[in-house]
Amino acid sequence: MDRNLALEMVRVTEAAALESARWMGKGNKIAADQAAVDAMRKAFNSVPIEGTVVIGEGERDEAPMLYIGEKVGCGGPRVDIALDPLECTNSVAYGRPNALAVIAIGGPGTLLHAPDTYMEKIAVGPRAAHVVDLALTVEENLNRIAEAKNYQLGDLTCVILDRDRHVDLIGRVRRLGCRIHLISDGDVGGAIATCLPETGIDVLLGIGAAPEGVLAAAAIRCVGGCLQGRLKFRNEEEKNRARKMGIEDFDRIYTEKELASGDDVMFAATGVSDGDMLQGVHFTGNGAISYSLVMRSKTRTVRTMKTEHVFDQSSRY
Ligand code: VTB
Repeated sequence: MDRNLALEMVRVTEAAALESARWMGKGNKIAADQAAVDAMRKAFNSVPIEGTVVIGEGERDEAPMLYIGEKVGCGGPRVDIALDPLECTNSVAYGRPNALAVIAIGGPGTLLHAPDTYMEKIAVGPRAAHVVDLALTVEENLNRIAEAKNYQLGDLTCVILDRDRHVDLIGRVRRLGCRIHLISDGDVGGAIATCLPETGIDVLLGIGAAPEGVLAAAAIRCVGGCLQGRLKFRNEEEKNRARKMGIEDFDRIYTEKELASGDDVMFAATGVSDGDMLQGVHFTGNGAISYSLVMRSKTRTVRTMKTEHVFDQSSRY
């Protein structure tokens, strides 16, 4: 894959972020998502790839655009694509933080076709990547992370989705005395934030969506962190769908290298609403400013990009 592709990808996430950001706080998550999907789909038309969406907006019969299996790009190297034009639709609709437009790409067959179910996850940055293991208890993992990072346990910051299913987890983390950053949505950003020291986040814990686990794993591959995930099914129907996708071992713990494999994975994200990892789109009158991250596993380059966009209807994107 051409290394410039990573920079092409950021144009695509910027396009989605700029359009969906217009819907912030307006209470309409469907419109916010649709704006992101339309803009992302259109922006793909000028990207020099022969891309196949492997994680997208849904199955072909339920998603008209950016569905699983859809071909995108104007021709070039064959790549698989995992995308979420608007990760955290609710955050945009209700004016909350951490919404992102996200894309990961890899060679054919390198991104796990994750079923649309839940995934239990643990993610940490490079300093603790070698010590965590989802098979251990949360207490053991937090002690190991504190030791690896030379922290007192009480100074460790865990990011956890604010969900009823996490009541027990939160209680256990509190009993250990660790700090907790509860988020309303956005465990992709939460997982990546563990790898960026300036965020002050040390570990992501808990159950989020499985496709988001693949997106986060692609980013974590690029910075040398660790993400481990175990699928969590809500019912038999979800298990049957997973079986059809070739998943046999339901207790398997996937590492970031199994979720996003291959030696050249690229990741791009643009902030939609202000968040822990990236600032969102800020409108300026005649344009907007966006903030993005672009990363490549091959070189471990992490680019942080501030882009000033001038709105000129005739030349947009
Ligand atoms: C999480 C969260 C996402 O889905 O993965 C969540 O990080 C899981 O589903 O931002 P529930 O909302 O059912 O808990 C999102 O909220 C949206 O993809």
